[in-house]
Parts: sequence; structure tokens; C-alpha cells
Amino acid sequence: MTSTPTGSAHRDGYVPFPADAAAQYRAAGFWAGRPLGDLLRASAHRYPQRPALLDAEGSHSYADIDAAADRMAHGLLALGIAPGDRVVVQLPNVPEFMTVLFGLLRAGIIPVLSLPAHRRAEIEHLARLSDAVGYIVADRAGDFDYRELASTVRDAVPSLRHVLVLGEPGPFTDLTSVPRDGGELPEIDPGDIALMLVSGGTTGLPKLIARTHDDYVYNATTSAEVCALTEQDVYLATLPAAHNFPLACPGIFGTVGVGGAVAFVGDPSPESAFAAIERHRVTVTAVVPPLAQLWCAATEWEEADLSSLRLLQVGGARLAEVNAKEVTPALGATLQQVFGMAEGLINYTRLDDPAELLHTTQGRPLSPADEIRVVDGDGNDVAPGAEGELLTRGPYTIRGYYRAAEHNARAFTPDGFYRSGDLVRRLPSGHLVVSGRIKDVINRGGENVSCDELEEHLLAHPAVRHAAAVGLPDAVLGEKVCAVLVVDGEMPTLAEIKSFLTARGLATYKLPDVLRRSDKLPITAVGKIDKKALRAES
Ligand code: OOB
Repeated sequence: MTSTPTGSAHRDGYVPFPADAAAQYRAAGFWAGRPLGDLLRASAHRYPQRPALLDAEGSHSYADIDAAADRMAHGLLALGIAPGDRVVVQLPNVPEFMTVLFGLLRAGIIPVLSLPAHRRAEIEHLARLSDAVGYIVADRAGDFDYRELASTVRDAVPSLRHVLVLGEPGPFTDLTSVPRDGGELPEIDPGDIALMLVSGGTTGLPKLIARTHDDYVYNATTSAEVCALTEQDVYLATLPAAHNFPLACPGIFGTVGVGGAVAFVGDPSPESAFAAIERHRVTVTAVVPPLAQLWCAATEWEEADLSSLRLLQVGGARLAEVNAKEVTPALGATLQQVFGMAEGLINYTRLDDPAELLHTTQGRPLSPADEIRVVDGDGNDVAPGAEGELLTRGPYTIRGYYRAAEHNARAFTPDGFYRSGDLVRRLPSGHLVVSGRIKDVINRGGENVSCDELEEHLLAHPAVRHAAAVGLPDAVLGEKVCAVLVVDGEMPTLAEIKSFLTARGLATYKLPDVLRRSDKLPITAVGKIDKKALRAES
């Protein structure tokens, strides 16, 4: 009865869990042997008539969304996209995200989940790295035309055969023409790659993070338990849905797994997000700290009824204690701090944690099987409570980036711990306090900007001799992007540098907020650019 077995080319460059660890995770029940698409199937069996998706038209039942996902899966396969093939998905927060996502998963086609803010530099890289055969986009967002981006990427990446467009398709295939009826869908191996996330980036270009069905189902369903999600909950995808946080922490997958309803909002401003909360009676959503701050302030002038909101998750960057304290009084919801990473490990404050922990920590690990080490510069464990780098290994943390052997040798210890680059302190309760960072990344309001990557682009400018990117404190974003340049001749203006980088196809959130000129970049004892000194000077 089973059809096409999945090929294995997609596993080239994939770093699997070691067999003994996998066996343990299975035996302990962490890995349930369920494909991700089954989260939707099981809820459709249990609650066929309950709402799965809420949008402008009203509510769509589990039975309807389940059938739509199957039809999407059949349509994608009928185009000639095969199980195991990779397809770059770049969609805004629209209801169609659900059927596209579950359609791909059910077909065994691997979504490469890029963010709407990604541009040519990122998309070309991700498409090439994954040998993507397809690219799914919306026609446009604001004044940006994704079809033009798609033309450029298709010309540059030979593997890319299918461009599917939501909206006006232009020269490409209309996404709504794809779904069709069909018989059996391919059998999915739960140990196989389900989807790929994009790393916030530490060095150079963004990395791909291959997550398996087993590990991601565990991630989503256990997160749903921590958040006490039930079929009565309504989750609002406020952050870009392709990001791990709104996708599976517990997000869309966690909500679907318990039979709750999902709604999407394209614009996270208080005006539109509050209207969505009121309209759909949203109970849970996730935001980054600058948005949490903005939402709290906006309750002063926005009149929407937010009484349905029971849980506000805040993560992606450090939430200051003063801002943490504002959340419940302003929004009436319980605050949950979330310290997670696309590579795996997620820390949550628990719903019944005392206020002190809610306000001053970034939570504790999701799983009893999460292994945490806090180490000094030599890789030795620090004393309990002391600051050090967080290393982690566990049932939903990758053992290596996809097709990045060289980088993996540095980013993972020989025994498989991921070096997060985050500085933490661990309290006796197991809660972690994020105290800093050793990786060369700027966290711009929850969006991670790799300094290496930005510097490479800056160096391509004809006037730039040396370039260094550093994060400077910012009241709203936490950090803003500062580019320090050593230039020949006249110093380019910020506007010139921004349009230069945009023309190189760099995502907007990576563009510098400020520019500084320097005669000479300070150097450390080992000859690296001294970013600490630069930050102090800037
Ligand atoms: C989430 O995932 P990524 O992959 O975009 O970024 C991960 C990095 C962490 O290594 C850390 O440097 C920073 O973002 N981060 C935080 C934080 N949450 C993430 N730094 C301080 N405090 C926090 N609460 O950002 C992500 C993934 C899943 C759930 C939530 C966030």
C-alpha cells in the first residue's frame, strides 16, 4: 500500500543523532515515532469540527484543513517534486502558511523555512546549499516584489525548477492551482529530516538546521504541555511563522497537536495585533522584547479587548526585569520568558514559577533529558552559579548544521554538545539567566545579525578598507547595528552604505543603524579586531 520510498540524497551532509542516543530517546518515549504531519491528522480525527484556523473569512475546521493539506501534498507531488526534495518557503504570516507547511510535510518534501525579510543574498545561499528544487513565495509585500527575487534566484540556482506564487503569479505557477485529489501519500520515516530552519548565524552565511519529525514533534508537544495548551486555546502567530519560536515553541505545531486554533497576523503592531486578539479571542502569543514593551505601552491608548489573552511568551533576546514586570499589569496575561534557539534547546519559565523567577530568569530547559553544561574559556565546568558558556545536548538539539562540516568542528564538542555562544548563570532551581554572549552576533530586538556576514558585505564596498560590526545599546531594540569603517578617501554616508548593502541583496534587518569612521581598528593581543574596545569607543 505504501508508495514511493523517500530517496536519501537529502541526507548528504546531515549529521544524525548517534544510534545509542537515538535508541535512548526512543526507549524513554521522548521520540514518539510520529511524523509531524500526524499532529494535524490526529486532531482532525479527534476534533473534526473544531476550528483549526481562524482568518478574515471566519473559521476553518480541522476536517477542512486536514483535507486541504492532503490536497496540497498530492498537488506538489504531481508537479514532480519528490519526497526528500527541498523547497524554500518564504511566506508572510498568512493563513495559507498552514496548508503549504502541512502539505509539504505530508508529501515528505522538506521545507526550508526562510524569513520574509531575507533577500537575494540569503535566499540564493539557502537554495544552493539545500539544492532546492522549488521556491514558494507570496507575490509581494509592501513595495517588495518577491517574483522579481524569484526570477533572480531561479537564474542563479540551477536546481530550482518550480516557483509557486501565492497571489498574482506573474510568469510563475499560481499556488492555488496546485492542490489536487490523490490516493496514498508517501510513508514518512519519523527519524528522517522533516524541515530545515535557518540559524540566526554566528559566522559567515546563515546555516541550515535540519530537524527530524521525531525531534520536532517532541519539541512542539512538550512545549504545549509546559504552556498547558488545550483544544480551547487560540494561538496567534505574531512573529514570522517560519521562526522556531512561533512555529513550534509551542506555536503552530504545538497548538495543532492539541486541537487548538491558529490565527496569523501579518503586522505585529499593537493596532493590528490587538485587533486580531480581540476578534479571534486569542489566548496565547509570542513576541520579542521590543514588541512586548510596545504592546504594554500601547494599552494606554489602544482600546481593544485583550481579556482573552492568558499567556504572553517573550523571548529571542534578553527581556529586562523592568519590562518583565510590566507585562501582567498592562496586558492581564501571565508572562513566560523563553530562551530558545533554532538549534534546539528551549528554556521556559513555568506558568507557576514565583514572580521573582518569571521576572529575572530566562527559564529552565524544556526536557528532563536536556543536558546543560556551563563552561569557562578552557571548556571546564564553572562552579555552580558562576557565569560561563552554555553547552547543550538533548533529544531535540541538533548534532551538527546541515552541510557545514568545517563549521561543525568548532560549533559542537567532540561528544556532541552544541556550543551556544551564550553566557549564562545557572540557579539552583535549574533556571538560566542569560548574562551575555561570546559569539560575534548582534541581537537586534530578537533578530540575530552575524557580524562576520555583515563585515564581508561591507568590505565589498570600494571605499572600505577595514570594517567591523558591533552592537551598541539601544533603548528599544536592546542592541542596534553599528558599522565601524576604515575608508580610503571620503566616508560614505549611512544612506549610501544601506543602499549598497541592499543592492547586494542583504536582508533589511542586517543593515547598519549607525556608521562610524575610524582611522585604525583596535586589535587584541591575538590580532583579532578588539570589539570590546570598539564598542567602548562608539
Ligand atoms: C530564538 O532562536 P534563534 O535561533 O533565532 O536565536 C537564538 C539566540 C540564542 O542563542 C541567544 O543568543 C538569543 O538568540 N536568545 C536570547 C533569548 N532567546 C534567544 N537571549 C537572551 N534572552 C532570551 N530569552 O531566538 C528562539 C527560538 C525558540 C524560542 C525562542 C527564541
